[in-house]
Amino acid sequence: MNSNKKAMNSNKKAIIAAAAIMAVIASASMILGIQTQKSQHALAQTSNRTAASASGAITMLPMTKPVMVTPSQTTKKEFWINTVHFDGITSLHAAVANPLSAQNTPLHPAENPPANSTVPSGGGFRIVLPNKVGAWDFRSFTFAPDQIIVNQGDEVTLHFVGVQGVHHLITVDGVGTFPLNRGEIHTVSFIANSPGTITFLCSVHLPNMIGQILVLPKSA
Ligand SMILES: [Cu+2]
Repeated sequence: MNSNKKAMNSNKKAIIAAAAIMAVIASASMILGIQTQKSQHALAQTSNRTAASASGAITMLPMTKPVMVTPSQTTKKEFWINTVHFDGITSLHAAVANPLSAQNTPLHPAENPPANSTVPSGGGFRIVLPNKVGAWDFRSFTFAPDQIIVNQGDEVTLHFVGVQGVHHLITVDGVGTFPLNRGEIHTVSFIANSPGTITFLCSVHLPNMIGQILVLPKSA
């Protein structure tokens, strides 16, 4: 009997323990279930918002159609012309790998300045010979853009933007001359009455800081 009682007691304990485990599993799955439902609900809300914003807040613009302009048509044309210099900075010494640098730049070979090099006079080109660490530079000034096409009769507006180069002295043929310093914008407007070319240049940085406006003739 004693052994039976012990067995019954141990069975009861096992049943109680199993019930307790089942309760824990059930409550856990309920919690998980609720959480899943919440997640799904949140997702549904999110997708609803996306749908709402897609249908309301975000407006789809109609496709723009290209407008064909023929030389017989005149329009207003506006251009932003930046002062630019390109720099070919290099070194007498080959680049060395820097294990501390996050930038994995390929090794650059050593470069010597061209022997007996002369650059055209006028300030538009500049060569700076190697400094004490071997760096040297070849610089070229230009306008960006330097080629512009308009139609005869167009009302043309040019905004000259002083981006690079400390000082420029710019002439637009038939329009005028004006200084332009870095950080300044100077605007000129004119009507391109005659077909042909209109030159614009910077007298500080010739011969390369020069551009042309090609005026196409008005067709009959
Ligand atoms: Cu210039």
